[in-house]
Amino acid sequence: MFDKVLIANRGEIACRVIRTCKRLGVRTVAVYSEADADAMHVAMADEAYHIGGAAAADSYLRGNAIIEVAEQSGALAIHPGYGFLSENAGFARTCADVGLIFVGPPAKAIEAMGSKSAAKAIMEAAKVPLVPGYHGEDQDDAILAEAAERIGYPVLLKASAGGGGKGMRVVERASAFADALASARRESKAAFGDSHMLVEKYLTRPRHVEVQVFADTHGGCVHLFERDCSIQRRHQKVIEEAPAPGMTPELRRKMGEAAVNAAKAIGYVGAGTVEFLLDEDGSFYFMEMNTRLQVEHPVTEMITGQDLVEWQLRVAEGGHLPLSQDELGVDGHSMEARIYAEDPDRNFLPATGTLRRLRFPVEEPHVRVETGVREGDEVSIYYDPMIAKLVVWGEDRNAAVRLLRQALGEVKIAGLSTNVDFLASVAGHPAFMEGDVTTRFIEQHQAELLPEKGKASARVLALAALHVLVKRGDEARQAAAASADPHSPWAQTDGWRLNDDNHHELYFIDDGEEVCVTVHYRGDGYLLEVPQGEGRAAAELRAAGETDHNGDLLADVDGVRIKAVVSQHADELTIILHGSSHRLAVFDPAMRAAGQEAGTGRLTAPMPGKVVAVMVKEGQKVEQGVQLLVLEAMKMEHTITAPADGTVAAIHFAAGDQVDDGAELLSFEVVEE
Ligand code: MV4
Repeated sequence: MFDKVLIANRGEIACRVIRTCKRLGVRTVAVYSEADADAMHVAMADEAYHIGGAAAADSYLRGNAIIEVAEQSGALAIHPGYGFLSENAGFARTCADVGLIFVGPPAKAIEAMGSKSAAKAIMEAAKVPLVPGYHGEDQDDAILAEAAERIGYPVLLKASAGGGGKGMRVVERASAFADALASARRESKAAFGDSHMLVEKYLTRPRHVEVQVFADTHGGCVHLFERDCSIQRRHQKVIEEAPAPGMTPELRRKMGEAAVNAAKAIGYVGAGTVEFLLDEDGSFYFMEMNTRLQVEHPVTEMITGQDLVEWQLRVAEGGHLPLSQDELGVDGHSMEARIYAEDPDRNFLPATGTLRRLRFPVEEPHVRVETGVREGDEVSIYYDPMIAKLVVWGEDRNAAVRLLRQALGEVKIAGLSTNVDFLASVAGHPAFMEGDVTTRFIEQHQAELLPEKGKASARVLALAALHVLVKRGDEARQAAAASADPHSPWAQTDGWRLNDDNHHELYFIDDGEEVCVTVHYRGDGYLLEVPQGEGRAAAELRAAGETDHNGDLLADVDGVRIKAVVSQHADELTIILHGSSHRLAVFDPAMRAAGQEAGTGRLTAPMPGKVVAVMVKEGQKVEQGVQLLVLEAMKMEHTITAPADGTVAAIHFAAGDQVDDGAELLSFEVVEE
């Protein structure tokens, strides 16, 4: 086994590879960008080298800098992980040229799979089933139109240089073909610099079923069964599972055989994935081959009991495959949910910020968390916003679904938006639980999966109020303990008053609206008057609570004991209950006294981005609607304007600064009427 391996990646996959290396006694070299100087993978590695700026192009994509570190550190092999340089044939070739082992396939195999039409030609020769269609070199309009007629509408136009759903166009009927072809060609030329088109029969409800293959340098090649990755949103996988629901032994054998033939056809070595479209009638068709270890490889590891990174290292150093095909089997069922920093309520806008709270289920053999971040780390705009992969195993699919739902309910993340609630709604959807999964699942069940978040429930508001009260109590007790007179009656915060129902108002902003919870002090806790929306009487809830050693809120609301994670940063509150989270802002009525409408005192970034222009100066008086600052995010410009006539009290960022979601951009003082 290698003495030392360089991991040319970051985040969860870098940590995952390092973990296997440690188990095998292989020393590890990490590389990191300036944004990752304090990252988890750097801390885990035996050695770490800075290779450049935050942007991937200035660091993780700098092949030469990475090779220099390998030579300098004495690493014998480079593990590329996935993404970045993992499917860069030039990098694989340069590694070989300088005597470094690239833990992956030969450069020629990467190149062979780089073009859809070339890949399909190779697969056709290897008798791997293809979708009925045309992928020839002759791109004459008439040839393509003739192919579409022969296939039968609807057909799918695909850019040969495309991938991941980019450059695809459905054509429903012959009369639309010519325009669609012209438009698809223009789009492909612009996006990929190539207008080569394939024409295929359009499968209306396909599943994405992929087969893990593994080949060594001695002609050995096996498959490690299939994964169903149909639960995708905009070609981003959301939940993956192995084995595929409803798979029959015969179909598994046929798909496995086709995948092995595909790998052998290109002289493959190492871990690879052959992606198929599985039609409703059980037909399957080659889609593409990924020449890297996939994000979702853990579900295959869980049902086969194999460590695929160990297989990669053993094969890369010239070893034989650890097991033969007959020695491999499917045991149980595994699922993986990808936890992302994104906001499903804002069209899955990527989220950035600080992971103020990051709690995962307790890990045990059947619950595995793959992550590259720790509580307190930043999620930046530079890299893929995946926070973690939650992987579970059950003895059958129902058990796996139950465990996935349970484990998702134990994920507590505060400080930025995540998709955890969305994942829980997918895992809990009846169609998913019955295994009725196709690539159109999310589109088909969108309304149920992404309901309007709506207003906070009475219970959530009660917990928010309880959090504020308990926090104040803790702070007062700490102040009293530190004061000269710890037992002073003024230090009491239980609100006790002789002959009076002492009460207090707490204000929150929920989904842009001001909400007031009235707190009545009662000996053993509080009586809370919690609004329930237009025209409904406030709910009266008895509540008491305390914080546990983790800082979690142990509450009793109307006799129901609830454990909630309530994370507060500045005036942002995140209340996380089992399986759902809600964000509120604590609102200080004094802001309104100064003529501020809720929230207008603080002009905050509606999303993470970069300040591109500041049009005002501190102290400047402006009228309502005057442009103050422009933010660029998601390739769009957002202009922050004056919410009322007033004065720019302070400007907190300059042009060029990156800002987190919710960051206060300017302080603004409204002119009193
Ligand atoms: C298809 C298809 C239907 N019919 N090809 C999407 C990206 C690329 N991997 C191929 N894709 C598709 N090709 C034919 N002939 C539907 C898709 C497709 C899809 C495939 C797998 C997983 C998710 C998908 C989402 C939308 C469309």
